[in-house]
Amino acid sequence: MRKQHVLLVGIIGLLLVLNVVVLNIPPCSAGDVHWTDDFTDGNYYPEWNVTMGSWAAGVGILRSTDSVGFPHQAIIRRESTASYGTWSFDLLYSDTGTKVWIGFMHNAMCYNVFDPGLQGYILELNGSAFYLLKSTATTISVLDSATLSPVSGTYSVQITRTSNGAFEVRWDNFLYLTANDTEYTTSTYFTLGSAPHGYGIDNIVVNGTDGLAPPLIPGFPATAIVIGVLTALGFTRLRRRHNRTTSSLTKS
Ligand SMILES: [Ca+2]
Repeated sequence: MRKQHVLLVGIIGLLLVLNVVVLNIPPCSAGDVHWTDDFTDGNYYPEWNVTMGSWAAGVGILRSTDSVGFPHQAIIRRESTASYGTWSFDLLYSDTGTKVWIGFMHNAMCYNVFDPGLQGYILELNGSAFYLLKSTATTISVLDSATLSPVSGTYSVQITRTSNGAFEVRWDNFLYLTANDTEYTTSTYFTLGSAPHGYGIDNIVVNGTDGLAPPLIPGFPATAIVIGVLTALGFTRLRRRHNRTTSSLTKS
């Protein structure tokens, strides 16, 4: 077999191997976000950072340890770039609390959860009032609201947001809030804000995407690499042939 044929067979083999490797990469791409926290280690750090107040996770639940109530606030945050997908968690509710906010996707740090500025979306429970809110740099608006009748206990909360901005919020698997908003497509933080005391959060699972452009189609990078190599080899051969022709013409 001629050298060129061996080289060609080798390149085709490389193409097949690279494409198989790329196609076998799990579906999680660079834009996928998945994080969980069940606080079983008794710590909220290093992932969480306290913005205001005092917090503890020593009993396997994240909650403020501040003893004073409203208008004092306790705020804790962690990085979370999911802007579409599912945010689920258990909320420990006590009627001694006044307000809890979960800024599940937002872009600005927050020092007063009762003022606008988070630049994103917030779930609020204020007594029996249940809200899905949007906070811009200057205003807070209600996207949807409902009335709950919670008693002290633990409730499962699930928020979903599709890629076209459709929100659904479930409290103990019952759909209470729906809305559609497309203004914010990225997120930096997940923040829990509480006017202590009386609330805790646990078993957080965030599973979504961060709003970045979708990844290249599977197999494309390998194909592009091999096409590039083949093109370079083709140019090299053409140049050699041209040089040989030029050389023979010069000699004659
Ligand atoms: Ca726990």
